[in-house]
Amino acid sequence: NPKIKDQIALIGCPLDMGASLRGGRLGPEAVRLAGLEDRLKKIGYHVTDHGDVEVHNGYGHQRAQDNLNHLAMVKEANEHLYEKVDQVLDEGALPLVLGGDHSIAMGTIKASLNHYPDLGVLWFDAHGDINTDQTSPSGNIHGMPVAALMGYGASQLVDLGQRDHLLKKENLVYIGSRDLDQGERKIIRDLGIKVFTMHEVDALGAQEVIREALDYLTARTDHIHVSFDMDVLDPQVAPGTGTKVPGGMAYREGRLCLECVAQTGRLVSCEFVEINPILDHENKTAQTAVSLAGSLLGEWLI
Ligand code: B3U
Ligand code: MN
Ligand code: MN
Repeated sequence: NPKIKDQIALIGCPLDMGASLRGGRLGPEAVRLAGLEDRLKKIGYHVTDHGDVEVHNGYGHQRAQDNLNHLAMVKEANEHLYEKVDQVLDEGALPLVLGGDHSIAMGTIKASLNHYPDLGVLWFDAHGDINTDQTSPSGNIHGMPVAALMGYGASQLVDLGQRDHLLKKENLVYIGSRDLDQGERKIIRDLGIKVFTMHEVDALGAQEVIREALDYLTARTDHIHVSFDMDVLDPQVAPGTGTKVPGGMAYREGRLCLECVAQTGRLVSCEFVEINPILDHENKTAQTAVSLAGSLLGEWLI
């Protein structure tokens, strides 16, 4: 049976220019203050905090002509993240990346694909994040990483990092979707991507959904990446996030899903994103991220 690596590399990517609201840049520090490193050490991991990658954020929000808002800043941060994640994977550690807005999944996952070309991705999110510059209603790049990783949309995003390895459409599973744009629905349908919306979570239960999702992925790959957007959780559980959508997953449903991933022993990289302390209450959302990171790394499994 595969086993999770015993070395964890914490990496912060304090970028929020991929979103329309500022504040996600404070997410990595909020998660550190909520005790992530000690929590993982208690489980028995060797943990190294590599600090934050270099990011240059701006202030305010500018709609771009080409529908790629703040492209230069998003690209630069993702290039730095790609290099860092690539390096810690070379060193044999499991990268745990803290966001930052969800555009940073481009840097993390491109680097992980570089090491594991057959990488399977579990995308926990209220949103699809599979818009292109052609379909996006907002121009915000945090709504585009999945498309870019699969080779669709603006070449400036598709070409980031190592171009050779694209995420295979059959190696992605969505869990918790409940706010997909029309253009996104069409892309998801046309590509035949596996989706468990909140309808399925409610109708089948989290246990059945994660079992089907993991059966599907583990039939294809031994290497799993978890991309966890805090807005997959219900806004009551995770108020500190920029684009809240009602009717999200309960804390216990999130925990159950992530514990089931841990049980496979196939996790190779992960990220917790869209933590915005400015919108939070007493760092609740960062604390929830810490607990869920524990679950993903097998905290309560014996
Ligand atoms: N789908 C919309 C909204 C959105 C995507 N991701 C988040 N919000 N967090 C868009 O702008 O692409
Ligand atoms: Mn997202
Ligand atoms: Mn989202």
